[in-house]
Amino acid sequence: MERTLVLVKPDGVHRGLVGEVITRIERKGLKLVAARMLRPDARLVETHYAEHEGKPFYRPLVDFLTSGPVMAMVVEGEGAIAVVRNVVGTTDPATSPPGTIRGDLGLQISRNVVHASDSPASAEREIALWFPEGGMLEYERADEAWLYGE
Ligand code: FUP
Repeated sequence: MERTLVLVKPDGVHRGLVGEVITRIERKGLKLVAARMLRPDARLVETHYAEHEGKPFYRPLVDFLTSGPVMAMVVEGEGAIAVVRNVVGTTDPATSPPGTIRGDLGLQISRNVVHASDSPASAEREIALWFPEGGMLEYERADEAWLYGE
């Protein structure tokens, strides 16, 4: 089954939205297989967002992500990477569609509540970065027979 990395960023944690984010992911039918809450250091966040190095928003983004607690999760399910991106919405909450996490819960691109991996290669890299010791759990949700057909 496919896995993806989801982060509730410091704005989401400070605003009490961790439960809301997890609820939306769980209700979609996806399975939480690892979670850790941490205040990431600059090295971790710089590596995570390395593709944006040099852009004007890069330093403020790193400063923001290291400013407080982050809830990091590995989420599993069929097509999990694309499915979570759809649940999360587009990058700017101001224009992300209603019904999405960012569309419903945010106002500004620099405070968009969550991160979700955007491709299989990103998911693999980001999961290894945030969960260097692994520890993903294997279990069945009680409703799996109803979520997945033959
Ligand atoms: P996403 O994959 O939707 O998280 O978006 P990007 O990888 O393009 O951007 C990473 C983060 O940088 C976003 F979550 C928010 C921040 N960002 C800005 O603050 N300003 C910008 O113009 C673009 C991105």
